[in-house]
Amino acid sequence: MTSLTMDDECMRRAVELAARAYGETSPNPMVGAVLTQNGRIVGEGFHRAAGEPHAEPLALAAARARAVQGRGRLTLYVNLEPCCHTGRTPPCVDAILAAPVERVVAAMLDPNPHVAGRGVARLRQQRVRVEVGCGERQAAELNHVFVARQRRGRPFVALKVALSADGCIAARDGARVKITGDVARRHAHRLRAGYDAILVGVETLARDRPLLDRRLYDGPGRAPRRVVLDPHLRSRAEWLWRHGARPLLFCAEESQRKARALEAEAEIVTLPYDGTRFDLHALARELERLQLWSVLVEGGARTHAAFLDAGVWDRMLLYRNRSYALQGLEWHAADAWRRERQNAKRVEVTTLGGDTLEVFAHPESVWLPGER
Ligand code: AOF
Ligand code: ZN
Repeated sequence: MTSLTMDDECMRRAVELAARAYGETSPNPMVGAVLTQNGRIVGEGFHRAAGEPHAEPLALAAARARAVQGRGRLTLYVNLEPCCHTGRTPPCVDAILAAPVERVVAAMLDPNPHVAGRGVARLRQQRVRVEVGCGERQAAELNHVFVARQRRGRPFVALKVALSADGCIAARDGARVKITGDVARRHAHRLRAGYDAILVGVETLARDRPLLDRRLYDGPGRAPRRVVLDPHLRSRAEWLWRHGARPLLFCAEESQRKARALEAEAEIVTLPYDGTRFDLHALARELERLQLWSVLVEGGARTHAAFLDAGVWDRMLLYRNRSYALQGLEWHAADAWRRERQNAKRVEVTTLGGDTLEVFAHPESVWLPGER
């Protein structure tokens, strides 16, 4: 096995380990580490949750538990630059230097401003060989939520919509229709498990009464908190979900007097509202305060358009059925999307049964491979 192939394989393994904690590390990234000695894997680890140990010390501890001696050329593979700061846990760089590891292969730098290249610099100062960039694309994709959040300094916002082949989202009378097939629906449920919150506008709540859960996916991750944008507090208690975390409703200041009727069912928070739209930057700050670091916006069209017009979005996910012409209500956010799409970067096209998923990223949210 050439050393290049070994590096690629070990990095792939690190990414695979990292992804085991899908949906569970927020606000932290998913990180996996693989330790090798003379070309053999001697330790592995991954970060399980914020507050828990980081991947690198776990891989080192796994090797120690197997009585691996530090002298024989240790290489550490990790899908994110090792940290050099003290957060909830001590710096990984110190554990790496203590081992001592001779060579570190990191897929990408850590966009967290407390690290941002300093972890790599400290290792190099201590004469550790460090290479950055192996598996970078996969690593950046795995942690795209973390990357965007660090970049834009606010919770991650993804917009999701399901469209028929002729660009409609509902029947002509507004009634909900099944547009995408089972494969796409299961995919969307796994997607939800990766988010801290799911958000809809009150019109969608009133009309569709969506469950907004992840019942079709039983892997790791969370049951996201359900959030409703409801300026005039029109929601009725019986529309709100009884199981799972308490729903969160955002309303305008003027509507707060109606809050009492719903207080048993929901947490109610006010937001600046100009008579037409909420201030979505203020919304992002509130979500951050409530430790909801990522939100999936599932509609309706007016809600999508508001996020697009404000530029408060990081990813757009378009699920589109390839054959079903619904001849119903068009997606009113299409114009806003056409404008934003001009600078967006298409990062994925996937076939899901009879549907296609296209994913676009906001230009300010993406990690550019090769960034140093
Ligand atoms: C690593 N390895 O496994 C992870 C890293 O509060 P803390 O101590 O958990 O630090 C969180 C920050 O550390 C997080 O924002 C990110 O920059 C980095 N995550 N770094 O070396 C890991 N999870
Ligand atoms: Zn660390």
